Amino acid sequence: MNDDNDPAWPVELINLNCPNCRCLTSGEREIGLDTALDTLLGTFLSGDRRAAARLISVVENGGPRAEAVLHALYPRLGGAPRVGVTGPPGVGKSTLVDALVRHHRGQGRRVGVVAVDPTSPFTGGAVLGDRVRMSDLATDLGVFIRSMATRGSLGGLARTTKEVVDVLEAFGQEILLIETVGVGQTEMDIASAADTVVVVVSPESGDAIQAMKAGLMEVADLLVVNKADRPGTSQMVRALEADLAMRPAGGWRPPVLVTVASRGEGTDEVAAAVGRHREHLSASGALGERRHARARAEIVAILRDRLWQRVHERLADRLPDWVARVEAGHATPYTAARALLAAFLEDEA
Ligand SMILES: Nc1nc2c(ncn2[C@@H]2O[C@H](COP(=O)(O)OP(=O)(O)OP(=O)(O)O)[C@@H](O)[C@H]2O)c(=O)[nH]1
Ligand SMILES: [Mg+2]
Repeated sequence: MNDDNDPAWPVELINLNCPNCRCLTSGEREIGLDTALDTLLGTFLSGDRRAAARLISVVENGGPRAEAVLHALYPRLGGAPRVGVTGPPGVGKSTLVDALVRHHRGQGRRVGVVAVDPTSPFTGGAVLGDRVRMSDLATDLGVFIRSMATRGSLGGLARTTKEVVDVLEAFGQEILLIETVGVGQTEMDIASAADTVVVVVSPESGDAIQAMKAGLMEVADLLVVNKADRPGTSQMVRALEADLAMRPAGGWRPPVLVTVASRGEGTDEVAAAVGRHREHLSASGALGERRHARARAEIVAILRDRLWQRVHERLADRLPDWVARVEAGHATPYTAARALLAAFLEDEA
């Protein structure tokens, strides 16, 4: 089974020491990589898959250890294409991803896949499905597939996904595919962590409407109507094209492609269209803009986390009192927040 999840790794046992500059500041602490993680990084860089799986677990677990790993790997990141594949449940995203993996492997490129399942924290059913469908790629060492579930929390998932993709790129994967079910904002954030977003729908009832409602049309660089062997395909294509025609002219106009992913029909054309989109991004300077925006968003997200952590450490004791006052009608959430912020700033001074 080529699913490189490795939940058994005892991350608690690892302390850190940065191999780049031997020091890494996290808040006010200096973190050092200890030998265990130093060794793990070394094994990872020599191309060891188990080490890659373990390093991903460290990153998923977050905290200073994850930070030190990402810091160490950052200089190894180049501009490997990142392609998001999203859309309503069951439209054939995994099947399409599988076909894209084969396409790129046919060209000798190493591929990394991250399958995120934000919608089923309890059963993990769809993720398991992904594993089964991708299992015949199991013997291919040029492919690295990682499934991620939410563990009950959506917060930070988009960032963690991006960081897991970073690890895969540092491992040497030349194309990164990110599959996620697109039904809400977080899922769209995950998709937007990619340079190119492929939105997949099927002719089944309501998929296009669902995509439009979820705002998927806005993040789409490419639209794919999969299951074109089912009735209603041409109506679906027309509906999508009509929606796209209402967009202002100029720039990239997302093409609408038709596939039968389960038979590999139309999937090479999807890969080619992704390539064209990438060329467009490079030629127009939009790739630089996207990456710039992503770097900015990442810094802001880290800052927000850190600030909130700090505020929470200082004010956790005082929060319940203000909640009670708001409940009793003696304060509004605004006056409460203002008073808490003032208390925080005073403490910090
Ligand atoms: N008829 C038909 N079935 C397809 C096609 N592509 C995929 N399927 C089937 O549709 C079902 C769902 O496919 P998946 O690839 O798991 O879909 P998904 O979008 O990844 O599903 P989730 O990750 O659970 O949201 C599977 O039974 C596939 O075999 C297609 O082109 N035509
Ligand atoms: Mg899937």
